[in-house]
Amino acid sequence: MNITVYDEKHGYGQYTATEMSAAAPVHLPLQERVPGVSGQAFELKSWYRAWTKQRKALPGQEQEPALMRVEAADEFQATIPWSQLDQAVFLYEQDGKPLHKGFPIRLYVPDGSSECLNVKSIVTIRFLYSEKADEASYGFKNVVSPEDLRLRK
Ligand SMILES: Nc1nc2c(c(=O)[nH]1)N[C@H]1C(S)=C(S)[C@@H](COP(=O)(O)O)O[C@H]1N2
Ligand SMILES: [Mo]
Repeated sequence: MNITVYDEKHGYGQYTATEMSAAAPVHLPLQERVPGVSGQAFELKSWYRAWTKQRKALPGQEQEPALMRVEAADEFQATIPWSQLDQAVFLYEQDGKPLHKGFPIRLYVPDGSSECLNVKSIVTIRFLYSEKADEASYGFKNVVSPEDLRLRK
């Protein structure tokens, strides 16, 4: 399963969990940031800086995003202000194997306002600069089906 990364300033790419973790400069046991939860994780912010550097940002584009939004395979999503993400990591491996629960990667936000932000099975990550969020939010995406639209007519 691929993870799609969209960035308002740096474009987009698609990666496997293995490719993302291989590009991450800082790896750590998850329990260093989330006591009681085992597995290997990589740091979000150092991964992001390495990713943007490799994409050769133009001069003047080295600001940081205002927020990150992650979307899961089950359409759960979370929007998190950049300031809550200093300790954030992506869990990618447990017992030396890909995740059973949360594959391909799971976000953990130790500085976040809620444990509900620990989104499992992430398939899309967005780095947004122009949208603002003072508080984190989460929940299932509002999906409007063609059937709903017909009923509303
Ligand atoms: N993909 C996905 N991630 C999710 C959720 C979800 O419904 N789907 N629920 C969230 C909520 S509300 C909580 S409290 C935690 C629960 O984590 P747990 O399953 O490890 O107990 O996962 C979060 N991550
Ligand atoms: Mo929750």
